[in-house]
Amino acid sequence: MSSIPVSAENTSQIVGISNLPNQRYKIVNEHGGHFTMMVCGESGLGKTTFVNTLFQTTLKHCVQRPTSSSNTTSSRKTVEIDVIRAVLEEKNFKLRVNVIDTPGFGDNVNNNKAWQRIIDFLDDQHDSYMRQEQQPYRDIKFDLRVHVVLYFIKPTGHGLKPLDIETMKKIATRANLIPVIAKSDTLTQQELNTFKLRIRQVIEAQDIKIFTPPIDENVMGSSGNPIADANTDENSVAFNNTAAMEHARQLIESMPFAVVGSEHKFTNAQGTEVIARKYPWGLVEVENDAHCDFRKLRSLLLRTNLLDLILSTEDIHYESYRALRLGGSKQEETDNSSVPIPTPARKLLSSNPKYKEEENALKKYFTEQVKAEEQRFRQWEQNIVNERLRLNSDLKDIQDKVKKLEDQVRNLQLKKY
Ligand SMILES: Nc1nc2c(ncn2[C@@H]2O[C@H](COP(=O)(O)OP(=O)(O)OP(=O)(O)O)[C@@H](O)[C@H]2O)c(=O)[nH]1
Ligand SMILES: [Mg+2]
Repeated sequence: MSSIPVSAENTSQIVGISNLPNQRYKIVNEHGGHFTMMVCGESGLGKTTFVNTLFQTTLKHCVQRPTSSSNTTSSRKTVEIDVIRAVLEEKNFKLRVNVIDTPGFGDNVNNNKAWQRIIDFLDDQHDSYMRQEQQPYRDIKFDLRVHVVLYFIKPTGHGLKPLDIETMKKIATRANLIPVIAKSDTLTQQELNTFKLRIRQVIEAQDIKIFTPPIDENVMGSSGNPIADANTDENSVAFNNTAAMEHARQLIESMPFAVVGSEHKFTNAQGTEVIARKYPWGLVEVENDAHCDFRKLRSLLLRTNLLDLILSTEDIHYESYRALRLGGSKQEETDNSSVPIPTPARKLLSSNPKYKEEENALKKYFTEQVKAEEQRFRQWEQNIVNERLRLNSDLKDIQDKVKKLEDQVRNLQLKKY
């Protein structure tokens, strides 16, 4: 494992962490002011590129990567778990960020338990924290508990593989899970919409507890946290509530986020230098909402839901792990893949009018297709019945003719004798 502390003074591009409401800012600071995220998924899906893109857009000019294979552009397969540390700083707001880049999996002949390293890493961090907490002087020196795991899905356009489903299920019982569609520039908008819908249906059907921003009106304040809003003016709370709920809804609608990563800049048609991927037909701009969901994901991670991610890790995932360990459950010893942890997942399909509409349209389309097929089948069945009747009648005619001929033969034979 390698890590290099990086500090970002003079950040020229504002991501918005300093826009966190004041109360929220205080809470984040009280919770140690640090945030840890992990990227994982199949090999070659752009995880390392995404991490670099995120740093490029948040820590401009200040990023140094560890001197491992991951800082070369060609053949830079991640081979070990890599921790990149940075300090995000905006208008005196400081947040220490750890990003855990993991080696891709899924390209072995046997991918059984390909997720084991990731799961072990997540559990080890809870374990290490718990041990430090149990010391007589509860000075926490090392806390790398993962607040969010971004799971990269291959942009096949078809659906989730069994390996994706299995891995996501296991991660979701230990950490906040956010699935993302990797390299979304390789899909058309139509393909992307259908792919998103299919993934959401599988997530729902398989009951995978992914993290979604809270939208419940009665539990949500301007900051998305009831404690944080205790002392704010009522009108502004109501206003911010609506805006926050609308933003949360937009985030939920976009899930799973379609991401594009790039380490290169190009000048677009408007003459602005942008981070993008270049194609013969034009640019795919990373920070353009019409091109991908990168900005939405970054906003969720580093601004609007930062505290939700930190608190749910502490209150739900860590507490469940701790209870399980202290309870001395033997189950975890034998199969640590099935920790029964409740997660803050919310219904995706039912809470999203846009996708509900698409879902209904798809259902209608399928029903019509089934009806048309049934009609075709009935017609075909009728044709067969008609054909059988015709053949039976032909057969009867032939049998009659044969009978007549036999009679004639018999008469002729009688005459002969
Ligand atoms: N089209 C497209 N290519 C991408 C994108 N992101 C990364 N790539 C390319 O995909 C290749 C693999 O990228 P990496 O970032 O090394 O992928 P990885 O997931 O870290 O791979 P492992 O470390 O082997 O697991 C590189 O050639 C990248 O330039 C993207 O959003 N779109
Ligand atoms: Mg990598």
